[in-house]
Amino acid sequence: MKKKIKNWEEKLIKKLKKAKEEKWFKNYVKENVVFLTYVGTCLLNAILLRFFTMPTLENYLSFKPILADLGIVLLLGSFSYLIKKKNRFYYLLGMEILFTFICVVNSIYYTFYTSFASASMLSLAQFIAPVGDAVVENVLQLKDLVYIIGPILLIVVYVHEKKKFHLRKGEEKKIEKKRCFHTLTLSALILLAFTISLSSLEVGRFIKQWNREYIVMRFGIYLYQFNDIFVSLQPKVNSIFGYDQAKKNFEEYFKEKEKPKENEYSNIFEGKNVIVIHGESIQDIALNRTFNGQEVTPTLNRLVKEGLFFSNYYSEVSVGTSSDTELTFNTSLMPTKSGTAFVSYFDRTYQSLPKYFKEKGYYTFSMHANNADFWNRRAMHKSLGYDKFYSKETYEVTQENTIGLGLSDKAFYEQSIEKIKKIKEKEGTPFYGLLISLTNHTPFSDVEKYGPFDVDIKETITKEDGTTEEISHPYMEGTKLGNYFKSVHYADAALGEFLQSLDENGLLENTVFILYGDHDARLPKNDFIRLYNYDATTDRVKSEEDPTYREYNSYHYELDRKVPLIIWTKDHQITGTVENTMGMIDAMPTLGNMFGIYNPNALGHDIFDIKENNVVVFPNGNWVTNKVYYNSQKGEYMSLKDGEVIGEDYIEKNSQYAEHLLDVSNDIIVFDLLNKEKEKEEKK
Ligand code: GP9
Ligand code: MN
Repeated sequence: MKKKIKNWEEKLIKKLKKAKEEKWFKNYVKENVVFLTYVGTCLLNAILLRFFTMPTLENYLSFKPILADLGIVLLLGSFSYLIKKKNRFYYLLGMEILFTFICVVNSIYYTFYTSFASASMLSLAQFIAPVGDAVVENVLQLKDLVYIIGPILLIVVYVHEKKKFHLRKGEEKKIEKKRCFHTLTLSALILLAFTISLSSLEVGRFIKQWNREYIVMRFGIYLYQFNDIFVSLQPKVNSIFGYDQAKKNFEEYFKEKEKPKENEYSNIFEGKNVIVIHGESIQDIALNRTFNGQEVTPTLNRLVKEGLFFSNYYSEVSVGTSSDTELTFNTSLMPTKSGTAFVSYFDRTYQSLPKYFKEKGYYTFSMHANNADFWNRRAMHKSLGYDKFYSKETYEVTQENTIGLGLSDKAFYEQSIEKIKKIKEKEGTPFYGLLISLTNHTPFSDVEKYGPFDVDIKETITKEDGTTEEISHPYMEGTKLGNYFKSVHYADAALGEFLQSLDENGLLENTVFILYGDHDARLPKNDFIRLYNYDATTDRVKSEEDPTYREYNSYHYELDRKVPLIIWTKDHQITGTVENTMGMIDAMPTLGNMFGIYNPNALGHDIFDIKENNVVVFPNGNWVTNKVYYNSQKGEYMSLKDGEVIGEDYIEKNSQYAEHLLDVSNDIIVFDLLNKEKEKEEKK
């Protein structure tokens, strides 16, 4: 073995010596000046684009995108060696122009939208106009044009080095093939090193392709753009086959579905304004919980008491998290099986709450102080029927008012009130508005900005001399769940201020205030075990043998992912707690009934119609009812009612229902089955 290595070492040293003697490197550079100019300028352009668009220290120090860009540029460039001598330069120039084009388009797009361009947007005519304006506005900006120096330099170098560009006579073919192979190998090694350096989170985000800045910062602009084209084409490919079958299944499904009967909640809110709060990562677990006598969520607890609270309400998100909930809440459809509806299927027809409200003469708007392209909201909020989407561009975001991902909830609500006031004055119609909060977003690490809220256990002990001392047992301090409670406490306080301000501005009159938690906060299971089983006297989690130990398995964890749904009015028009199991998909039918809205193609149910018979389906095929939580991967379930025997047929029937629902929902979106225009064209 040692001998082998030695041989190998000797061979390598020999080769290097030979290369030195033959002045290999000098010769290589001499004969490849054009190729090296191509590589250098394309790489430099990619780096410049990132620096100009995202001038952060993290970006400056980031090495990964350089590896990715270099790998791609080399990979595509290597094939030039296989091309006939006289055309080789044109191939390289073509590649250079392609890469330059990507940089210029993205530079302009970023100035306009603070995000990177996507091929999927090309299919939307309404996007061309604003981008067109942007081109005119920005065309004179040097930072957008600087990339053009790349191809110009390549042409200059080519003209200058024309003779040297071609290889020594007689050995061209052999050398060209070798160079192609070596360049390809080098690019493969670089891309391999890049791939190894990626974390699973980065890979996951790359596949979903929704947070474009994040992807460009880690994967470079070229890989982003090629992946973007692939992701944008996917929905087109998916919808080519199976339309007829999908349409048939869809029609049969809704033929069997009956229109719900009127109930005590029908039309009670007709004509009232609606303010919906999308409560980022708010879970029921935070509600009615105290630490040292202090409530985590005093505002929400008050709303629960004074309004109608749905205590077994589940979010039904897939990989599209926030955006999936927005889809499900507003359309009563499930997230798609692959990709996300917001990113891949934003150009489909949706029957949504904003659209129904608009039919009733409402003005509809959405507000979110993050980049409009996050989750492709800029496009999708239009498809959902919002008259206007107020995104980051319309808010004042400074370092002082930023927490975690962006503008703090307190500042967000404060600035939103002003916008709502103007809407009310200007439109003079009832409104339906969605406000998407942001601060309570994982990883909950901006703790010092949340304000003081201790999640320890404080104890006052009396010492021998009669004096007292307060001691603290750490309990949830320093855990992610502990930080989560601090964060929710902040979000709750922001909500409290918002409600007060709404009231002071007369915006709670004739208004229905609705809040939902968008999904769970992906907290560690072990933190829940600590929450339920902490022993302050030992500062340890109790052992499972301890008779007071509270069991906490994966089903308990799933049940703890519940999120709140609260409907509240200032005059407490409806109060109480609805305990029947309910999902995000049931929001539209349940709320719709209260406002005189009926969507015949909703897949959920009015909870006051279906009552205890509701089945909440999750995108992975799991489902939950009042009686059972069923895990479809394991084919196992946990009974939720002590002692009740669950029959096989119950499991079988609901599993079939879940599968059917997921199929129909997916088909509706992928095949655009709610598109009446498409239907008319077919009949022609
Ligand atoms: C992004 C915000 C968070 O703008 O809504 O999205 P999430 O990570 O929760 O899906
Ligand atoms: Mn979210």
